[in-house]
Amino acid sequence: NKKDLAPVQRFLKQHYAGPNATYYGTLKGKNIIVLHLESFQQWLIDYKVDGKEVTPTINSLYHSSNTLAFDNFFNQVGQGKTSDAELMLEASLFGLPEGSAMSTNGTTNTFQAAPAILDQKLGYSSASFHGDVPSFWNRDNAYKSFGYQYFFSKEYYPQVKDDVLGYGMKDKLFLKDTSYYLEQLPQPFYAKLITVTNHYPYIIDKKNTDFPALKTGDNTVDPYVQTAHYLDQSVKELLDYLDKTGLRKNTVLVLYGDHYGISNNHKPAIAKVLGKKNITSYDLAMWQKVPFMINAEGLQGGINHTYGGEIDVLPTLEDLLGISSNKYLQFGQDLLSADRNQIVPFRNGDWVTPKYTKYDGKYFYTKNGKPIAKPTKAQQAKFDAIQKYVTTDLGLSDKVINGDLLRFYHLPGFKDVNKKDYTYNLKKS
Ligand code: GP9
Ligand code: MN
Repeated sequence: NKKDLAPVQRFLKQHYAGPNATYYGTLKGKNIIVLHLESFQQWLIDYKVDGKEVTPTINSLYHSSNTLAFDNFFNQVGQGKTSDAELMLEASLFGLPEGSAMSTNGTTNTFQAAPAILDQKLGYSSASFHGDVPSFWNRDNAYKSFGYQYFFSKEYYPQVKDDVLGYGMKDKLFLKDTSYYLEQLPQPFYAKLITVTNHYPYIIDKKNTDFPALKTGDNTVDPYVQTAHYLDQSVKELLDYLDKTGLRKNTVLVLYGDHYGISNNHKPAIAKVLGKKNITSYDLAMWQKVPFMINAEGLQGGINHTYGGEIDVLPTLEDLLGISSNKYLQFGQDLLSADRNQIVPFRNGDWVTPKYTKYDGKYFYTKNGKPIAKPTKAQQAKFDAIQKYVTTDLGLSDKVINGDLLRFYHLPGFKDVNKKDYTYNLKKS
C-alpha cells in the first residue's frame, strides 16, 4: 500500500548521485538509438580468433574519441534475462528474484519509464523494434505501460523470409528493414533495436559464416564468436546507413550487451577463452561484464572505469539529456556522477565494488582476484555494510514492483501513462 513508498523514497534520496556538470544536458534533443546487443559479453571487445578481431566495428566504436565506454559495467539480470535488462534500462528497476517482472507485472503496473519521460520532458517520439513475435516477454503489453508509441515486431517485417533461427529474424535483415521505419519517426526519437542472432545456441547458416569458430571443443562456446561476428557486421551496415542518410550526425548511439552468452556451466571452455588453468568464482563474477557505450558527435569520450551496471543506464541518460532525476524513483546511479557508491548488485544478492567482490558467497579482492578466506574484522564490517545496501536496494525495488507502488507516486511534472493510447497490432481486429 501507499505507506510502503516512504522507505523507498528515503533510501533513494539518501543514495541519490547528482549529475556531472561537464556532461549535463550535452546530448539534449538528439535522437537516441539504443542498440541491444543480444548475449554480448565484454570480453568479445578486442578479442581475436586466428589473429582476426571478432567485432571490428564495435571495437572501433569502443575506442572512438566520441564514445564514452565503460569497462567495469555488469549485467544484473535474473531469470527474466532480456526482459530484465529491458526493464532496468527503461525504468531503472530490477527484475524480480524469480520469473520475469515484465511478464508478471508489465501489463498492470504503473511505470515511469524512459519513453514516457522523454516524451513528456523533451517531446521525444519512441519506438521499439524486434524481429520476434510481439508477445515474447509480454513486450506488447509492457511497452504500453512504458509509454512506447510504436512497437515494430515481426509482423511489421513481412518481406523478410529468410529468418528463423529460433528467436526471430536475422540481424542484418532486421536492421536493414528497421532503418526504413527509423527514417520516418518524428524527431527527436528514442528508438530501441533488439538484435537476436547472437542468441544461444549460436547457430548461423553457412553463407553467413566466414569467421573461424573457437576451438575449445564446447559446442556452445565455439560458434559464439561466429554469431557475434555476424552481429558486428550487421551493426556496421546500420552505421553505414546512418552515415549515408546523415541521421548519424544528430543521433546518439547507445550500445549494450544484455547478459552473458556463455553461462557459468561452461567452465572448462571459459578457462580456455581466458587462457587460465582454473576458473574461480571471481572469474565468473568478471565474466558478467557486458559492454556499455554511448557514441555521439562531439561527445567527450574515453574509457571510464567506474563500477556500475544496467540499473544505472537511465539516470546516466537523463544526465546527458539534461533531465534532473532528483525526484525520480530510480534505483540506479548516474555513471558519470562523482557521488556514485560503485556498488553493483547482482540479482541473487552477490555484488562487485572497486575493492571487493562477492560471488557464489565467496569474497575476493576486485583488482587481482585474490580470495579473502578469512576477512579481518574491519573487512567483515565493510562486507556487511555493502551487503546491507545490496539487500535493501534489491528488496525495495521488489516492493515497488510487487506492490505496484509507482501508482501512488506523483512524479513532478509527469502525467501517468494511459495504456489505451497505444495499439501495436497491424492486423485489424
Ligand atoms: C526473444 C529474445 C530473447 O524475443 O529477446 O530473449 P532471452 O532469451 O535472451 O531472454
Ligand atoms: Mn537476451
